[in-house]
Amino acid sequence: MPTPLLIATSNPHKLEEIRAVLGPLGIACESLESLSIAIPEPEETEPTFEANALLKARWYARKSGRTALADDSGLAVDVLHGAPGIFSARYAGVGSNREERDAANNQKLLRALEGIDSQKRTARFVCALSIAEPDGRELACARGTFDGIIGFAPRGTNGFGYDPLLVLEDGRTSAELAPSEKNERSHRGAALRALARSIRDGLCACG
Ligand code: ITT
Repeated sequence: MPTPLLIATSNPHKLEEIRAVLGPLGIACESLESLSIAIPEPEETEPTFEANALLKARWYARKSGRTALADDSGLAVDVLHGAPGIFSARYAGVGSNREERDAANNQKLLRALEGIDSQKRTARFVCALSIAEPDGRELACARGTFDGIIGFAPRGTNGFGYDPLLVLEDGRTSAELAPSEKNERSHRGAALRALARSIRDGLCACG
């Protein structure tokens, strides 16, 4: 990929994680903030992570005239039939900034799981990635997942979103992993490495 890839996210934590994986793989990344224009966020109207990732990649590629990578991700809880899923960012629907929204989402999820024991609290993060051109063509896509169970209280200060609630096999939460370890094990890290492979091999297995 000759010119820097536009990382089409308003979430600074995603941007940091994406840069940390793609940079060492030789893919230079540029943020929305570095553009000379401010692009409004699109409405995420699609029913799946994949389709919303493509919607966002196309939107930002068209508005910027640049090749854009978008990430649509969230937490799927089995006993809640996959909720909050594609609505993860706006699950509780309150909070005036990202930190407040994340805290409210975590509290709502804990309340939804009250009285449910740990065997039934299985869940996973899902990440869908899509790269699109300004003409709407999708160049590459990838998906990754990260399994755990939902804990009974938030733990850990790294990461963002639901990281303090996803308890991994080794007993730590995703928010207790160092950023590099999260990327080695996470949904986003896996999807980014798969995406980089398909860019390298010139493959587009999307759609
Ligand atoms: P953009 O659409 O601008 O990329 P966003 O944060 O609104 O930013 P999404 O619509 O994809 O992105 O929502 C993702 C939400 O899912 C995010 O806000 C978290 O609540 C949750 N999430 C996704 N990946 C996560 C991760 O690695 N750790 C914790 N929570 C995560």
